[in-house]
Order: sequence, then C-alpha cells, then structure tokens
Amino acid sequence: MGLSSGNIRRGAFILFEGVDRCGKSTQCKLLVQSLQSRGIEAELWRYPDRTTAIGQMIDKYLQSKEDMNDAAIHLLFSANRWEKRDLMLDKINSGVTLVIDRYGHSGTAFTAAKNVPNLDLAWCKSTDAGLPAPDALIYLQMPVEETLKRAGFGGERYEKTEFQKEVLKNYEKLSNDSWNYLDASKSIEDLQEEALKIALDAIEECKKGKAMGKLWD
Ligand code: DGP
Repeated sequence: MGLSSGNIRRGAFILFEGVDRCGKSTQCKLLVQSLQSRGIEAELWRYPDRTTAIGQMIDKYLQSKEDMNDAAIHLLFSANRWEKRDLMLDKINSGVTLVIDRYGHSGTAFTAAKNVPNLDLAWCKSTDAGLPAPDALIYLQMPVEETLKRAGFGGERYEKTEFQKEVLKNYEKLSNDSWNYLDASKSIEDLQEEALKIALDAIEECKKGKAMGKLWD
C-alpha cells in the first residue's frame, strides 16, 4: 500500500500535539477556519475518533465507564488511527489539508506514561509504525501546573497532575528538530498567527510534490 497517488498537488497533514488543556482544540478549529477563508480546502480531524465502533469503546474507557488491560486499550487507540488511514490518504491525495488534533504521538506519550512493564516507548511506537507521518507537527508547550488552571481539567481518566507530567516527559523524549514548539501561554491570536504560518509553509511544500512520510521513519 503506497502513501501517495502521484498527485503532486496533495494536501498537507498538520498535527497538533500537547498535554491535555493546552489549547490544541481551539487552535485546530481556528486554523481550519483561517485556511478555508483563504480558499484552501481543509478539514478538522481528531483522535481518538469517538464516532466509530472502536472509538466508542475508547470513549467508555476514557470516561471510566469501563476498565481495560493497558496493552489492549493502547491497541484500540492505535487501531482507531489505522481504521481511518485509507480515508486520510484519500483526502490528502485529493488535495484536502487535514488539521488533526492528536495522533500516534499522543498514543505513545500517554500509554508509556503509565509505566507498565513491557509497554515502553519502543513498544508503544511500534503499533503506529507505517501510518502517514505529519507534514508539520505543532507542539503547544505549557507546564502542567498552568493547564490545571484551565476550565474543564479533571473530567477524564488521564487528567491527573502527576500523570500529565509523565506524558510531558514522554513528549520530550519523542520530540526532534522537525517539531514546531509554540508557547501555549501566548494569546489565542498570536498562537494562531504562528500556527497559520507553519501550516501555509507545509501546504506549499506539499503542493510542490513533497512525498508523504511514514511514522516513525
Ligand atoms: P482528547 O479527546 O483530545 O481530550 O483525548 C482524550 C484523552 O485520551 C486525552 O487524555 C489524551 C488521551 N489519548 C489520546 N490519544 C491517545 C492514545 O492513542 N493512547 C492513549 N493511551 N491515550 C490517548
């Protein structure tokens, strides 16, 4: 299965990552609106996608309505990305830019934060290996203490201070020079301006024929 249809005017895959309540969802929404207002075809996606059968199992787990073995829930999160893989590629290859709220980077950072034997970073990464890689990764950087002050923190399973600190450490271990670190304490408008520039640059590169990469090459 190839990742490209040979269409040189493909869309871009823009990914937002960061700890819970760092402002990803707001920035994703605004970015899609900004791109669309410039006549760029763009869609907002998020993982987990709670609308599928697998996503509904994940949703019950996150809301603590059901418990599950840690490896099993990790595989479901990963399967939730794999089940949407072909549609992702169809969209991108037909010229649509996807702005995605979380991906395999969350998958690894969150599961590995449980510090369960055998579920280390390498194992967590392996289940997503081969999925399409983002063309631009925007990481919203914010100390966990700051996110605690934001509305809505604490409603779901992983929204615990010590756990989020472990997640943050894992993001640091996963990060590389290609990540775009943005200071999430800046105003919504300033962040949006920075995110838009990163996205427009990535879209331009993709239009010029940049090949899609694969996780975790
Ligand atoms: P969100 O819908 O963005 O609030 O994400 C729900 C929660 O699930 C959030 O605490 C982050 C976590 N999460 C997202 N993706 C994954 C994943 O692939 N694996 C694990 N273990 N957790 C994830």
